[in-house]
Amino acid sequence: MAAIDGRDGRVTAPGSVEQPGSTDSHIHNEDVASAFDEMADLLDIQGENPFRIRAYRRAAQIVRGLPQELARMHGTEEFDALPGIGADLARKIAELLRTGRLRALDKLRLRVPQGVRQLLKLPSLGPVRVRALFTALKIRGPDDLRRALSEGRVEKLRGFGPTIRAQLTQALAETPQSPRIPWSVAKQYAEPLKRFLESIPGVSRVEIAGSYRRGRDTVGDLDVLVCAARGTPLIAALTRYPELRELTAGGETKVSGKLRNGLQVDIRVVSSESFGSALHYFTGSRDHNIHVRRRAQDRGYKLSEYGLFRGRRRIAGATEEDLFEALGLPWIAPELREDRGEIEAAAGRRLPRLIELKDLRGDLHVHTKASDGVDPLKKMVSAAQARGLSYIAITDHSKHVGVTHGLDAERLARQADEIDALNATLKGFTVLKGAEVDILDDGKLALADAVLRRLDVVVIAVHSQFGLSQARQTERILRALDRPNVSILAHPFGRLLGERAPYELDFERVLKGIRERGCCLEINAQPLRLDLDDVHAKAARDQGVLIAISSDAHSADQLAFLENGVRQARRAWLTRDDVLNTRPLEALRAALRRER
Ligand code: DGT
Ligand code: CA
Ligand code: CA
Repeated sequence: MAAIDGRDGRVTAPGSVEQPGSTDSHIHNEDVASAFDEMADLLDIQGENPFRIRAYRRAAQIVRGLPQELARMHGTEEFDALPGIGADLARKIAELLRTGRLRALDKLRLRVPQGVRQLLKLPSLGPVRVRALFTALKIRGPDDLRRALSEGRVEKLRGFGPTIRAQLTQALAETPQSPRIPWSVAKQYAEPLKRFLESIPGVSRVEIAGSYRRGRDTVGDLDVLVCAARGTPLIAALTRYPELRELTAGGETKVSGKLRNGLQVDIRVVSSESFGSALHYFTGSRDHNIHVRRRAQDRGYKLSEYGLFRGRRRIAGATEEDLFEALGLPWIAPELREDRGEIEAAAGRRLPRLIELKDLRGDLHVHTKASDGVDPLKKMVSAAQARGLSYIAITDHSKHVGVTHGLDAERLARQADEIDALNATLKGFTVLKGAEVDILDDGKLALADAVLRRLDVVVIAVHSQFGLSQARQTERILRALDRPNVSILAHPFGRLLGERAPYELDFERVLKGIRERGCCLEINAQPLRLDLDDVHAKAARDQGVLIAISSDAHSADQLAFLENGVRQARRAWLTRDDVLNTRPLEALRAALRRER
């Protein structure tokens, strides 16, 4: 493999290179969010003003929560109206979008080496301890720390007792697993790359295959297929694509590189007669491929990424459809291709008719300005109408220690009046009264039974005590499900991709409890939650438990997140009938009415 380009990965200013596809900005929301996160970390390590630090963290969070590209919003009223982004942060976003750099960040990086920031990820290392390690022991990263620990230098520092030192030694010994990135982050990089490749003369078709096409919640790398005429100068074009670095060629048909965020990209050039079989092969999953290949062999064929052959005769391979058909199967949606029974179901003509975004009639979990959302009730409603929905449930947080601006009974009653008044003006759309109620430590709920009884939709959720034992966590949730009017258990495992592991839960028991009580489970469509995951959502479906696909929107534009939930639902084999909020309003009300 020959290195083609020694670019250092610095972001090139958009528009500085004349090239196909240059209408796309090369700075994506995740780039801006990571820059702000890094600012916050570096300021934190230096012990700077906590308000400034919080402003950067909050801005990173806001940017991550935007469904649309900042680069497209910039200069519009919408951009100016972004909450939590003051004039200074807006200027920094503009600088990033324009130049791909942030001078303030460059300056900070000179003072604090990159490796120091990595220390923050270790258990029990907050900014104060990291600062101590850096200033007192000149520790510039994980390797330095490992050495200092083994040489006994760390124990001289205050605040580094034996327990912490043991924790650190262990954490440093565990080899870091290669990071997977959330699907929604991968999309920010995959789609512009696809458009760029499509704009190269000679290229007739581009598909992102692999786990991305299967819609997995996280993606390990991008597998890109390009159908191109012989002699297309693909590599030359790619060296001009500013988002890719470390390009290496593996023969004439493969180019690999890395994106700025470290994500590996494998690009393969395929002929049109093989495109279908290559698309199938590189979409995977591996287990699905192995099963399909066995089926081909059983029928006397040979299957590879080049096509389906009998002897040397090509039977199929130009499209996925003709490949499946030659194997006696209907086309199988990529989301199902995990060898979880889809090949048997296809052979038996029992494939589920997977849910689509247009099947959703409403959203049962959204927030407004009244709690921690950013938009008022009216704006949430008009956004839902604009998306073609016919109902939403307003489920602001209940008042509880730890949740700022949560609603108590009195504010909830006032919101109910506001909803009644609004409903009186709406045609063909209904606003349901709801709340997202905290499950307290002992399984009680943060709102009284009498208050719950007045709501149309009660969504309950764990927001604290993630570390309980499996038995206690399960008990706690089952007890909360017994309160009146509870309909939906939100984000049942509490995981945050890349940040927080799911808490311990006896899912079998929870499922049984949910079914017995006539409740539903949620697929929360926030891109970092996607909770339930595909496997648990499929188990719920197999047990006949209805699933609510909910955006958990904290702003009007986050209703767009429903699409993430639908992708996850498809991976769980869900049909329209398996999903609560595909029901028309009256059927929804009937399903919410629990028999007890
Ligand atoms: P990822 O990247 O970890 O999120 O997951 P995938 O599924 O994208 O896996 P990747 O990138 O290693 O490979 C892309 C596809 O190529 C994979 O889904 C199936 C196919 N493939 C890779 N290795 C093998 C293999 O050893 N056997 C077979 N049958 N297929 C393979
Ligand atoms: Ca992949
Ligand atoms: Ca790959």
